Amino acid sequence: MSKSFVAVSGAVEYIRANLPEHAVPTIGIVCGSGLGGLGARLSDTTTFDYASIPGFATSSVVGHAGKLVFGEYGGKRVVCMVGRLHYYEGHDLPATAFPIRVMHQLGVKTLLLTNAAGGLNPAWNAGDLVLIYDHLSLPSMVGQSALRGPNADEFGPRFPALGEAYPVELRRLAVEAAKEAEVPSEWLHEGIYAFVGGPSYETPAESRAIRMLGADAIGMSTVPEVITAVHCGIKVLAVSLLTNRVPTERGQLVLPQDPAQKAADALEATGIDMPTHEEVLAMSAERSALVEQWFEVILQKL
Ligand code: NOS
Repeated sequence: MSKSFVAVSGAVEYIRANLPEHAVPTIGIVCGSGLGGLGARLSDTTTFDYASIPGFATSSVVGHAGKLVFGEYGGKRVVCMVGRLHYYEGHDLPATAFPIRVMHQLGVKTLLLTNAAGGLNPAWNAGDLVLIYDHLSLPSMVGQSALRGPNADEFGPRFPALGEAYPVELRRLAVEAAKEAEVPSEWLHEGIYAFVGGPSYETPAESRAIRMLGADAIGMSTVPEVITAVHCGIKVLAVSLLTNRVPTERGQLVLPQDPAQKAADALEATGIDMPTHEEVLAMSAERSALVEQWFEVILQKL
């Protein structure tokens, strides 16, 4: 038996012993920064602090409570991570995705994830919602993966394929649900999410480079959970709320003889609109009711 399987089993045993039989979930939800309000929508709840569950790491970010909430939502039995674990908090990547394996062992077949992300696609606005159809995992490309280490064969294969990590049928269902939930169609997009380690926001040069690689949104979460879920056969639907636009140009000193002087002067006059976590949480608060409404319809349709 793999070490990871033993650790996950410990957490699952503890939860099962403290959870009514009828509350065992088939759907998991992970709430993004400031989007924890989803957890409060559940009825008939049983709540566990992360700290009380054997093997669970704890969440330290403002806007992330650190509770695992079981209950009913949209007519389904769900488990909701209110408070996600991020790599930048100091957890290693497998630890950030440990709860996903716990969900799997409890019987979860579908995982819905939300996140707050910066918008890189120049045609989109802060406040828009993005169905993730593919990702760019910069850490994975240099060997930093939630699956690094001896493979836990109980969960899945050594070399999982990610070509269909975000199944089209779930995205189609989400688009249908968005219509019913009256999400304005001009706010909804499909895009590629780039995962970076954080915690510093990207420099304009980094953002520009990542945009050139094809990303539409950028954030510091979600992908480790997605990779872990796909590895153990869970179907994934992931949504980014664009909480801020990401600047891809920086104030550059331009010499008087340079023809770019005018553009640089203009940039200097307006300043660079750099992201802040306060701005991220404010936009999440503005959109959280809409996201909750949308997810309720998604759950009804699953
Ligand atoms: N987040 C972002 N991460 C990277 N770049 C961004 O522009 C951005 N906007 C939101 C920080 O505010 C938290 O929100 C996400 C990150 O994942 C981080 O958890």
